[in-house]
Amino acid sequence: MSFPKNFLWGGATAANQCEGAWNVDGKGPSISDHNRAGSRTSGTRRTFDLEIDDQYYYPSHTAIDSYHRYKEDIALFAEMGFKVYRLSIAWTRIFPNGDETTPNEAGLQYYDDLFDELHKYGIEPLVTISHFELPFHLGKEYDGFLDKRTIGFYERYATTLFERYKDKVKYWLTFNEINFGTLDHGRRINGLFNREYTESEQYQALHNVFLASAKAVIAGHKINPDFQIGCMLAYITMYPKTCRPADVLKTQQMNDRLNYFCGDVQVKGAYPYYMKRYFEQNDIQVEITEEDKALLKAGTVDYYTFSYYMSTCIADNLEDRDDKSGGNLFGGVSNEYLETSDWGWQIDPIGLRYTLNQIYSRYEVPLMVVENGLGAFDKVEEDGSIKDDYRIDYFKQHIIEMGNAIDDGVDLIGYTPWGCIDLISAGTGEMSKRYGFIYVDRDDEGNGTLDRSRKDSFYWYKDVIASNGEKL
Ligand code: P53
Repeated sequence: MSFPKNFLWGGATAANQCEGAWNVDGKGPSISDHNRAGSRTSGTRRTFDLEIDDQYYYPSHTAIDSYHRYKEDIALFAEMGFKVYRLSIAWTRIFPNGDETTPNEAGLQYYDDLFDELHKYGIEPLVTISHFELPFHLGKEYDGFLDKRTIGFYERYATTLFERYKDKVKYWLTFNEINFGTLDHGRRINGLFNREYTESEQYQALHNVFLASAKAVIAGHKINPDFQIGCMLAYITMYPKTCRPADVLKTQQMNDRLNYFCGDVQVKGAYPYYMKRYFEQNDIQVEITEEDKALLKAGTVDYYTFSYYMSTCIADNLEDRDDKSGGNLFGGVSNEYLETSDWGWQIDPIGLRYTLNQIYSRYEVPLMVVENGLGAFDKVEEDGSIKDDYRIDYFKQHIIEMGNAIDDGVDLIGYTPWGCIDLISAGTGEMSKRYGFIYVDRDDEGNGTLDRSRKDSFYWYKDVIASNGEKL
């Protein structure tokens, strides 16, 4: 009974992690195309190369080739009963270098065809305008969003999409996981990779991303007032490690800065008071003009979306602890009550209910969980089946807690599990970190037939959707 009749069940991907065809039909290189693969098993991290070197394997260049196989993939999504499919548009298919004045028609046509294919099955597209796919050229020549001109390039790109797809796409997200920009290692997504950058510069670039987002929201609503344009954050739910007041206070401060800050700017339209304090204490200078403030106020989003994979614990002496939890973005510590995934991410379904309530009580706008899932090793049995009961169990627990949150009164409108078809991991570049309901025959070095097959979770999720979340 929990899920509303029109609840948007579906799945999510991003262009750089599934399309491949990195230089086909006029596409230019994005920042993701410069990322080599890492490996959890051998402990190697992804490296970012300023020059693409043919002797190395770059996973995004071929990925799972959905550029050529999207019809087959969408047919499988339709078979599961998807109501919505979250995808990103590769910025560099539309503006290969980012600073052109006219778009690449072949790129625009590709997504026209893709949206038509989705509508054929009654699947609503949900488009992330920028998902780690900044044109490499904008980083190299402009230092990305540190340069105000990039705001204009983004606005032109977003406006091009809005005009072209105004009758085909209703749901938009301006930037994926925008709060990565608050983290030192998140700076690359905003195009800062030519040198070391000060904290002031990193926050200035993020500020310019906020402005770009606000401009897009305003432009989009002019083009089609029915557009729903949202924000998207990586939500890392935080608990105090103990009830020591110092741990609780530290948790509040980190939660404010890493989870709340970007949402406060994008939903409420102004910098929150605690960031002024943080900037002062850390000698961070960000130029925020009166005009900027008016723009942020005018360009607030219509709904709030986030990724939710895990929670972590915070202690006031975080820096010198040796019980760090895996997979986190900023060094939280482990929670002895939670199990972890094969990649060390702490699995916490109740945390999702807690988080949905936390966000909703703050903003009271519609929410969507646009990423959630279990990255795991899968084994193909001799008969070709894939028995991913661990994944089914993960989803079941999370869906139960989403239902509870809806019963609590949270306005949750949709759910798009991450990597509904196996794809390249953003964090490691691996293929073996699989999230999908659909298996793709491909390994970490890029070998395999790329054939698609249904995992046990595929049939399970199909029943979940058909029963609107009743049959788990
Ligand atoms: P992968 C880290 C922590 C939380 C979300 O991540 C993250 C990351 C980046 O690794 O990113 C989102 O592939 C992101 C997706 C990404 C997904 O989480 O490292 O929006 O692009 O694939 C899962 O397992």
